[in-house]
Amino acid sequence: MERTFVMLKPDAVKRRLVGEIIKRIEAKNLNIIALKMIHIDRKLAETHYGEHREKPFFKDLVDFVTSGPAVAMIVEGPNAISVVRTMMGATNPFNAAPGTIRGDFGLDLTQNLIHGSDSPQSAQRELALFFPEET
Ligand SMILES: Nc1nc2c(ncn2[C@@H]2O[C@H](COP(=O)(O)OP(=O)(O)O)[C@@H](O)[C@H]2O)c(=O)[nH]1
Ligand SMILES: [Mg+2]
Repeated sequence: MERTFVMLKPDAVKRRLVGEIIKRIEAKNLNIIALKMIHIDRKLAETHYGEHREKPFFKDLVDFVTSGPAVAMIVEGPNAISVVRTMMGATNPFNAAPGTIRGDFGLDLTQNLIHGSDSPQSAQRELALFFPEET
């Protein structure tokens, strides 16, 4: 069993795709261990995306993820980290395969609907950041 951090970004909430995305996570037979709607502040966004601090898109990314409510989740299952990454599809929705969340619903590189941890180290760090009470 493995746990990963999943965030449905503000575009998913605005576009009323939360139910559709949760439906896919449940249909895959992953367990949702915890779930909350949060309005991420700049400090949390900048910490979460710290690895991208020097990238040209960093400010746009922080502006976007703090622009409205998001949904944060702990998702658990066998190989949950890579299973969720596969379900998300490629970072750039232009390249994301049909059948993936970004491939089916995304058309913008910044506003690409969903975040999922990319490694056990990232999962541990991100879960502690968003769910300190659970870790
Ligand atoms: N505008 C812009 N946004 C980007 C770019 N690369 C990544 N992003 C955004 O930054 C987030 C984090 O990037 P990354 O960790 O590389 O991708 P992810 O792990 O697939 O979400 C992505 O999900 C996008 O929202 C880029 O080249 N341009
Ligand atoms: Mg990433």
